[in-house]
Amino acid sequence: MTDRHPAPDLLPATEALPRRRFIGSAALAGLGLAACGQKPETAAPVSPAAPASATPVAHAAASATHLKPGELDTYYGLWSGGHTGDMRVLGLPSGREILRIPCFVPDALVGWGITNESKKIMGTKADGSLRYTVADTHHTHASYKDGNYDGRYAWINDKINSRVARIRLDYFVCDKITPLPHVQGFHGIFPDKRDPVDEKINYTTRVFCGGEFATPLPNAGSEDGSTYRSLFSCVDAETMEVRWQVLIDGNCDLVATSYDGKLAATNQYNTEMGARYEDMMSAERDACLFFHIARIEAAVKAGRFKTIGSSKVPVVDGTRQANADPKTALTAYVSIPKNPHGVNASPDQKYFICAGKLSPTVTVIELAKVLAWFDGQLDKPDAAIAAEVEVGLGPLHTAFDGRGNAYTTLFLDSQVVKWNIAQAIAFHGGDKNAKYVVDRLDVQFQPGHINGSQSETIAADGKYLAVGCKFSKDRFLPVGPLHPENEQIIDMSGDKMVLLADHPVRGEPHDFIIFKRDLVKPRQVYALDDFPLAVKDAKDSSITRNGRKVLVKMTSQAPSFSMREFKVRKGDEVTLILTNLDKVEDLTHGFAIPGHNVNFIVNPQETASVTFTAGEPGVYWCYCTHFCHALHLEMRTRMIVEA
Ligand code: K7E
Repeated sequence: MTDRHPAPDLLPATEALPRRRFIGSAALAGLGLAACGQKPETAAPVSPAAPASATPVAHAAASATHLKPGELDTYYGLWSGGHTGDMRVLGLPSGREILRIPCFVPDALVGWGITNESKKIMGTKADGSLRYTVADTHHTHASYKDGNYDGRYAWINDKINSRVARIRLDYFVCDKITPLPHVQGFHGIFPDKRDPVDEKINYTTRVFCGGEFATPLPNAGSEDGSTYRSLFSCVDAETMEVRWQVLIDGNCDLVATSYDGKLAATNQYNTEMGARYEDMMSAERDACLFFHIARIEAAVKAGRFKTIGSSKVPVVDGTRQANADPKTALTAYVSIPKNPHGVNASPDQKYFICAGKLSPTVTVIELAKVLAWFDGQLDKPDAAIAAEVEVGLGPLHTAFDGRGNAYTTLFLDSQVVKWNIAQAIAFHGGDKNAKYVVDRLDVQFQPGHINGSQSETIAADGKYLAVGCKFSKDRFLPVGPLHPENEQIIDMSGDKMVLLADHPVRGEPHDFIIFKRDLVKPRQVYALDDFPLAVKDAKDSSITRNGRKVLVKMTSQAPSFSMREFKVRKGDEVTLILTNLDKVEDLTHGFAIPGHNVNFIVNPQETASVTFTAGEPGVYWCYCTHFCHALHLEMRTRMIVEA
């Protein structure tokens, strides 16, 4: 890409600073258009024959991501699916998608949203139908122990309906969903890494959730935006109940936690509390808002909280006014230029990095100094800023290599910039010879999230970077107006970043994590006894009637269901429980009923149930939808509906 503006470190400082210091609204609109439209010729259908960047170097590098048949990836990646509402599991370095884990929205493959068990997790209305069938997942993070992932859980947000879902990482399934009271636009999420007080608790017990859209509290619908407020929420990692919330000034965007368990933080892009975008970007500085976890929990324990509306969740006061005295403050507002996006904890445990988004800067905040402010040793929270340096246009998210370098996406420049944290601090401290920008790599195009292998753990290993490019333009065969996104894999192990691969992904992933495969211990066959409704033997199959309610208990074992047929009457409320007695790994069965909107799967030793109303009299061939056996087509049973 030669048509890009020179990067700031390539410009004389005097020239670079005034022009690029901050991006005003007009400039931003212009830059956004220029950046998104920088290859206008790609609007026309393109020949797939010769991708422009397929240089010999790229060919050699790309083989690093190519696994031979039968070879396994060395890393797992957990990806948010965006507004497909799911979590995705990728293998790296290949970038192959292995699984989609349904959580917030129905999924036709597994029958998520069809079975009674999944509907109970998703939440239903009084009539038994699903409360929501849309969601928007952005951020996914996993549970920690001793600063590294422990393979127990992952969590993911639903921004639309403010719900947090938990994924069990033994079976890779969603087991709980919790709605956050009085929150709209739940965006950032991060588990704590240890307890701030109890030394023995060296693992995740809390999950912090940022509320982005301020509303009236309670939400009775006032038009005066200046009265709206946002909440920061703490969810119990085990019970998934909301433990407490903090009322704040401004909004919460994304969330980070410190390795010592003492601090959580959210970046704030709308400290103005504007309701229109011009107002949201009027201030030159916004904030990174820190939460003192131990003090907040002491305040809750001491009864210094209120509740909002019908919610019983304790809400403490984290506003600026109520927290001016550092010795008692629950919160600290560190100022960050301008509409920052992204807050990430460095693996050396010392810093949080906030990117400027509308400012070409990244800000390095020293956590020891934030704690020093809370102890009354610093005159203002901004004294915790260790560096604020220019890196390029539209900085968003930051990853780490464990060797002191940070990698920040530049949305407008369509680049990843590699910069050295210690050098940035030196430069900020007055050493104008400190060269903190180490490398830049063009990416295709407009990168949002970035993460490195093990990046947000103390075991950051600096091998692979993945970059979520929001626009793929001409990188894949044209398929009409809807383009895939481009997840690119980068080798970060050397001094220079090397682009290894493009991957088309179904929209619209945001955040993801990448970790070593031996950190999880997946189980591939369920335990029969884990299901209270299990039909443990084919001989236990039965059909029982209680008025208009009919209960059918059945088992599956290739190539047959335990009942050859079952009879119900039109209008009956039928509950069918199906246990898969097959114990063989990978031997999943499906169960579909024509005309009744029923199809779901049961994995080996799994039990699932559905409830439906028997339709018009007739014969309905229920059949196995999930290929299982040479006699798969013969694996059927008849539902006979009588008048
Ligand atoms: Cu930048 Cu939701 Cu993390 Cu999208 S957010 S990219």
